[in-house]
Amino acid sequence: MLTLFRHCRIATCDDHSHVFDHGAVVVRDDVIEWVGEEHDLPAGLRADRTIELAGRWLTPGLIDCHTHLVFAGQRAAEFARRTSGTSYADIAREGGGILSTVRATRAASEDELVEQGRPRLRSLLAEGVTTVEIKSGYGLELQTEARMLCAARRLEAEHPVTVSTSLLAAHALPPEFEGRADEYIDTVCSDWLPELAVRVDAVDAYCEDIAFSATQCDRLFGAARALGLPVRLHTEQLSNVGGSQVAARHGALSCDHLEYATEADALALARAGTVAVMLPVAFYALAEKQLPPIDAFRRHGVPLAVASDCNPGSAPGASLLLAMNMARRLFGLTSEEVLLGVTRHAARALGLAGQRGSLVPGHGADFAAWSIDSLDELGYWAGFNPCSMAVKDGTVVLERDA
Ligand code: DI6
Ligand code: FE
Repeated sequence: MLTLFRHCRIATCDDHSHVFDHGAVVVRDDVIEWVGEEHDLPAGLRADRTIELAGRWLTPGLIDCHTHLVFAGQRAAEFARRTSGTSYADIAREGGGILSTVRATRAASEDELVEQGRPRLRSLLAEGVTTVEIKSGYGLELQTEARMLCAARRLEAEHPVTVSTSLLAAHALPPEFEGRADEYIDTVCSDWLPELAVRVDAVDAYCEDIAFSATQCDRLFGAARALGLPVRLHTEQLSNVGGSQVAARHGALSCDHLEYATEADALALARAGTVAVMLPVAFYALAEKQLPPIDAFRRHGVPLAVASDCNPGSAPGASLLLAMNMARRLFGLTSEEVLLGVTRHAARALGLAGQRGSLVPGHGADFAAWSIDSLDELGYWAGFNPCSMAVKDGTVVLERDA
C-alpha cells in the first residue's frame, strides 16, 4: 500500500533539520519511502491513497521519552502541603511521596493499573504523541514491578503507540528493606533484573539524597549492562550527587532532570553521547529555583530532549505540549530545540535513533499534523492543543478540530 501525504509544510527533524515549504511524504505500508518538495516527487508515482493536508505543518509523531504514567491513585493532598511550604524531600522522608503511590499501586490489580493509566496515555496521544516511555517504580517488589510493566504493554497493545519500558526498581527504598539499601540493590541485581530483563527496554534509577547513591546506581548499571540492557538515570534533580558521571561512564541513553548538573557533568554527558532530558513540569510543580545548565549543554553539544515526566508527585499531568511550553518559558529553549527535544533527540534517548523521530526514508511513518502558521507556535501555546492529525505506522489514527 502506497500512501501520499501532500500539500503540507514539513519539518523533517533530521540531522539537517530540513524544512520543505510545499512538501509531500510517500509511505509504503508503515515506513517512510520518500520526503521532499512536492514538485520533486518521483515521476510516475501511483499512490493507492492520497491524504491532503491543506497547508498544515507536518512533524514526526512526538516522542515522550520520560513518563511514569502507570500508577494508582493520586497525591493531591501532598500537592496542597507543598503549595503551603512543605518540601517534596521532607514529605518523602516522612514516608509519603513515592512510597505513598507505592502503597496504592501494590493494592491495585493489573486491570486497575490499565484503567487508570489509559486516560493519561490518551491525553498524550491527543497531542500527536506516537511513542511513549513508561517506567515501573511504584511496585518496589518483584510482582508489582512486573504487573506495572504488563500494564504498560497492555496499554501499548490497546492503542496506536510504541511503548518503551524502563525498569525503575531503584526508585525508592521499599519499607521491607529499611536501613538495608545495599541489600535491596543486590536483590534487584541478582534476582529481579535477570527475571525482568526480557520484558524491559532499559534500566532506570533515582540517584538522589532521598533515594540511591551514585555507588549503588553504578552497581545496578553494571548488572544491567551485563544483561545487555541500556541504562538511563534520574539525577541531580534536588542536589548534585554525582549521578551524571556514573551515567556517562555507563554510556547511558539519557540522564534526566539535571537541574544541579555542573559544567563537568555536561562535558561528561557530551563525551558519552548521553541525551540530557529536561523535565520542566517537575521543575515547575516543585517550585524549583535552580535552572539546569542549558548553556553548558549547548556549548558541549549535549543533545537535549524534553519530556512530560507524567507522575502523581512531582509532575501531575499528562501533557507533552505543556512541557514544551515550559521548556521554552522556564528554561529558555528555542522552538527548534523543543521540537528536536520531542522528536529526534527523544528517539535517541530511547535507543530508537534511526528508527523513529525524523521524517526520513526508512523511519517508521509516525507523523503529527498541526494547524499552526509557524513552527514557533510549538511550545508557544499553553493549555491549547493545535494538533489536528496523528499518523501511526502509516495509518491515520487521530483527526480532530484544531
Ligand atoms: N523523579 C521524578 O520526577 C519522579 N521520580 C523521580 O525519581 C517523581 C515520582 C513521584 O514523586 O512519584
Ligand atoms: Fe521521573
